[in-house]
Amino acid sequence: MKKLLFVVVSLLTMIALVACNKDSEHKQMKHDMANMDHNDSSKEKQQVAVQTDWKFEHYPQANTTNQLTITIKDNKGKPISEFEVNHEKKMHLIVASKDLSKYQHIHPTYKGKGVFTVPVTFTQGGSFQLIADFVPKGQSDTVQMHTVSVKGNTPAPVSLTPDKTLVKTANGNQVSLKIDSQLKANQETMLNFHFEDAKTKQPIQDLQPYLGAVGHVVILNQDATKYLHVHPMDERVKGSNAIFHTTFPSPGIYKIWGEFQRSNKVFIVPFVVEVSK
Ligand SMILES: [Cu+2]
Repeated sequence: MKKLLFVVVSLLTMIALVACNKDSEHKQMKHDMANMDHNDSSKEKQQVAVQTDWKFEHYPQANTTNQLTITIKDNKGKPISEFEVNHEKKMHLIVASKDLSKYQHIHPTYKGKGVFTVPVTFTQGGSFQLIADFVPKGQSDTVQMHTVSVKGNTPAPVSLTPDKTLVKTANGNQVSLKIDSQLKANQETMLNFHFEDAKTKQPIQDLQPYLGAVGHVVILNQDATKYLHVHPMDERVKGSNAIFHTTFPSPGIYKIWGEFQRSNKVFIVPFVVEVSK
């Protein structure tokens, strides 16, 4: 009996450890959690704990431009003043409606002393997730999230349904996403974007670099709480394919936005996929 109890306890400990590990991976993506607790493991200590203030000039209202000020501070409340330039910018900001039907990727201006500002226009009312992605000097990629409730006309949420075919057209560019047929959580997955001219069906050879890479891929889970920013395998533009590697952290439905540039115009192609256990 004692032995059995020991096994049960060991198992529970193992489960707790696995959960904790997962949790810290989580926190790498979702740093706002990092401030709260879990300061015990050594992995945590290497990460910079940051606090973020989000301030709008006016109460957020649909279709009204509003100045957003984001202030990044360390865990003692002192502004962090130096940031690495990451893909040509000091901060990348994703603005997504909670149902993921609306998406913007914008770049706040750095004003010094930890302060970033950017005009934001929400295209409808309802709940939006703001995701700031930045690298404090000498630290790793840091992500902070903030949920905003926007006044104004709020359409019914669009339900997120996995795409039957992963082919989309934007700005006359037909983009097919080739992906492992068995998408599984916690398994490295290759995302292969292939580009053709929508009219001629000829492979596109003249993609341009966008923010210093062949393209950018942003992935959010169904409730916009898990964020993945994926960079290409090869940053140079070559031929008509762009290949990215990523690992989905848990099963569920995810939306993937591929952002590319051609003829000096950025185009965004969204895909919805389901990830199994
Ligand atoms: Cu960006």
